[in-house]
Amino acid sequence: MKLSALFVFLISLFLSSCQTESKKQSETSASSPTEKAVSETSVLTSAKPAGEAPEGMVWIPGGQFIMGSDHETATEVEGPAYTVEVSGFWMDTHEVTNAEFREFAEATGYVTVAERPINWEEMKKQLPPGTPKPPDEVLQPGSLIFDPPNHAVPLHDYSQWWSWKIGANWRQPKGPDSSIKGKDNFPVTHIAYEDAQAYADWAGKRLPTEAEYEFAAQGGTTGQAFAWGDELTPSGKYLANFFQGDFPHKNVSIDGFASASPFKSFPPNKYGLYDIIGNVWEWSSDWYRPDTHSQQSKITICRNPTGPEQSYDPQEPFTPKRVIKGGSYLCSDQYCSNYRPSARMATAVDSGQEHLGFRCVKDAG
Ligand SMILES: [Ca+2]
Repeated sequence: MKLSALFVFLISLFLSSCQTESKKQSETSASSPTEKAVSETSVLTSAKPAGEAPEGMVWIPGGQFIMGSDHETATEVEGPAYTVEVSGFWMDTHEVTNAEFREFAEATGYVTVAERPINWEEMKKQLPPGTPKPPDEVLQPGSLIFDPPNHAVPLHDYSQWWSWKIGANWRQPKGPDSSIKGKDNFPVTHIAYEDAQAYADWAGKRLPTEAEYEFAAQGGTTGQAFAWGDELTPSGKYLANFFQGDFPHKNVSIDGFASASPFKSFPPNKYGLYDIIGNVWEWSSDWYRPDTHSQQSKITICRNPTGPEQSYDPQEPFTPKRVIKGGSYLCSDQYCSNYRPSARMATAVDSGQEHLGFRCVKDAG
């Protein structure tokens, strides 16, 4: 396939994932994407369903919001900012905890990706052709742990603070000598995408789209630098679990936590969501592409977008990646400042990490 044809094919795949209003688009094609979107009104399915809320969930009313960011702190993949609509949905008030995930694992016998033997034939499909097979002693079940040096290191090289730890998984987050004893209310971690999806299926829920997550994280406000306003720590108050100090070697933990915190350690946002910013990163169901926002912003009204049809990360083109949201206890203003609703990161679908978990959503009907 010629490159140009391939490009058109990829774009058509992309656009099919976002409901368009082609007539309105052609009528207003002279305007900028944001102007076009704002000029339209639409009916949203945002009425709160009657009856009790599902246990542990709150109603997120849906509506029109500005997705993405052109703010000076935003990375290139967060822009441009444009108008998106999402329908209302239920969302877990907190990240799925160790106790909740244990209940699922015990009920189903589920084994997470980090606990399974490594299949080299599958793994090598995600690597550049010709990548040599590592020794068998390295190809053992495990996951990525935060293992910082005791001195300053260049911040462009994350291998300085992330290590592959054989035996690390949700039951033993730092490896074989660790456990989650006494940590029932902490977020479950080392969860690959299919693990999160399996849990969601079992619970009768699903994972949020990137748009749903970002809408929920804004808490009904928009255009602010942070979810709670324009100051990171208003009146010196820490409103989320992130990193203070010199990243990665010196964590001074002014917010009270050097790593993950139990749920409800920080105030909820206006929707009643805890740790929707900070603590651990959370999976969204969208495939990752760096140009998602520039593509979706071309649509008159981008309603309930579900992201591109395929993943593409130019840094690692062979690795399927989904978008993770919310930032973690490792986000630092010196390094990534990903404790903002528009922040987005690409993560390999089979990659569990010590600072990555999830929460679920559920449709109204
Ligand atoms: Ca979180």
